[in-house]
Amino acid sequence: MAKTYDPQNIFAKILRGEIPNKTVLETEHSLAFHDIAPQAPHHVLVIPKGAYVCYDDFALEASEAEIVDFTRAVGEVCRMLGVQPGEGGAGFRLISNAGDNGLQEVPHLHVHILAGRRLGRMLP
Ligand code: IU
Repeated sequence: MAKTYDPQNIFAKILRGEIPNKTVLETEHSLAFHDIAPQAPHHVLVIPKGAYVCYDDFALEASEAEIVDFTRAVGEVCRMLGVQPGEGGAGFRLISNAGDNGLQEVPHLHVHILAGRRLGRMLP
């Protein structure tokens, strides 16, 4: 079972407007914004507006509308960045860290979109 959601996490504060962010896209159920410490020329985080810690509770508890909105928001940001493979872009990587072993720092579900350079191999 996922950890209990902490409403004081930094992304919850961003969603409440208590902390500024550089928004890339806002939809009914999702927000995309630039990572403050970019690891690639393009580094955008996409988060659901709902209170989910990681993919575990999101997949179990989110409505279909939230899941569709979130998935489409990730794809739309990739198109906005011009990094979709095969249409002039050179591709991207999605990462979603979860829990202690996944080295998740912020306990609100987020997908990292990394693009704009050839990324190193992450898996053996
Ligand atoms: P992680 O997957 O939980 O490790 O990633 C958290 C990310 O959130 C990390 O890349 C940070 O640079 C980023 N971030 C941010 O964009 N804004 C913030 O105020 C904080 C972290 I704190």
